[in-house]
Amino acid sequence: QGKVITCKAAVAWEAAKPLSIEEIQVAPPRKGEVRVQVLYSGLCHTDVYTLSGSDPEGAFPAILGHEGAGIVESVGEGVDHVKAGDHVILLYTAECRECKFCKSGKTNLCQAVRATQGQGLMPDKTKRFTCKGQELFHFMGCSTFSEYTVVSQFSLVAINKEAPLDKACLLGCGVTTGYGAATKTANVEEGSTVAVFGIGCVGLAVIAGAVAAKAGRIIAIDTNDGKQSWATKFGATDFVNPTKLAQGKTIVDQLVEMTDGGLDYTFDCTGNVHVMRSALEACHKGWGVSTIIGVAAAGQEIATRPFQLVTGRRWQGSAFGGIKGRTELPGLVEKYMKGEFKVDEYITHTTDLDKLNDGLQYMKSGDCVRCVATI
Ligand code: NAD
Ligand code: DAO
Ligand code: ZN
Ligand code: ZN
Repeated sequence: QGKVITCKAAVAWEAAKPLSIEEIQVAPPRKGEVRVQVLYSGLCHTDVYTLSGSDPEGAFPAILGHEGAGIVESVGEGVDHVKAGDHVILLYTAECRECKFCKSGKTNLCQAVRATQGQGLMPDKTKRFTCKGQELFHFMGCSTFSEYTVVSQFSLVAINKEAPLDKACLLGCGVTTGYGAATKTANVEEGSTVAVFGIGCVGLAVIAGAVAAKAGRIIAIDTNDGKQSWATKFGATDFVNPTKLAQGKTIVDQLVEMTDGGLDYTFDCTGNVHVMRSALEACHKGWGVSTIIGVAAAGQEIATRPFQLVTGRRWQGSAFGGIKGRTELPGLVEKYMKGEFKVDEYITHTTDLDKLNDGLQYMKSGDCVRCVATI
């Protein structure tokens, strides 16, 4: 404790260049901070998006990665809810329990570290990573592509030590996001009809959430036919490829026809604003609710006729599935341990820290749901 650690990390020196494996220095945690030995990290599209240079918040050089799990190495002054040796999942959506947002009971979007997190800094506006004498930015309050990282005490949660961290890391983003969006944000009801646009990790987790909520019909929609067997395995009852409809028929026409007027709940898990419009317009008049989960590229805007909303369809969004990480993730881990909640099933590829660039390549292929790296 209290010493600088020298270790290996994947450094993003600049946008649109491969990650570079380097020896870095990680400073000890300051007041209210925790240093974590990262053991595993999932690769998520947000890492790819930021590395591409399209993310307006992206700051370089940085250590990316936000879907991670590991073991607490040491804690700074005043940290009392985790201790060295605890097994933890890192949280890009922090939970302080004291800010206006945390106390509202209406949202999981804690703002305690939000501003500095967006700038790639620790809450005291400084950095803990150095490489070749140069300071590196943090990323999403996590920076999991490093053997050691330092995070705010509000940006991690201790979980059951029996849980395999090479799987549990996925609860740090994709799986929790989709599952929570269905079970918490939309609160899908028993017997209801659900349509999920985009069958990646997030869309599959929405399907899993809809199954847990006992939805009556779950229609999966993807432009890639290879996703049909995935959707079925997770419990979807139907699959539609929107590029293969009868001539002149839109995906909205198709879904409205299949469901006698439209869906009770729809979800966008593509990040495509045109898909978001279809998801809203495929909702049933009077009560259908569409939840946007996909993150659109910077500057994109959504559109629909306001009459769609006047006539009772509702549009909402969900971040990290509406889940409060410190309060709710340990419970999801327990469900996973009891076999009531899928996690292993999303992993199609594995890699390690030295070969993170290979992992980023796998993600560009249509058959990668999640790649987990050993850090
Ligand atoms: P993914 O790329 O693995 O999956 C997206 C799927 O959408 C693919 O199967 C693709 O074939 C399909 N698709 C693309 N265009 C389509 C179209 N026009 N119609 C139907 N299907 C189409 O991505 P993922 O990891 O599952 O993430 C999905 C989205 O969720 C991304 O935009 C990601 O940034 C976002 N996300 C949001 C949150 C949040 O908290 N809101 C968290 C994590 C990820
Ligand atoms: O502004 O309070 C805030 C938090 C915004 C975070 C929203 C998360 C949206 C999904 C991020 C991409 C997935 C990792
Ligand atoms: Zn993510
Ligand atoms: Zn808070």
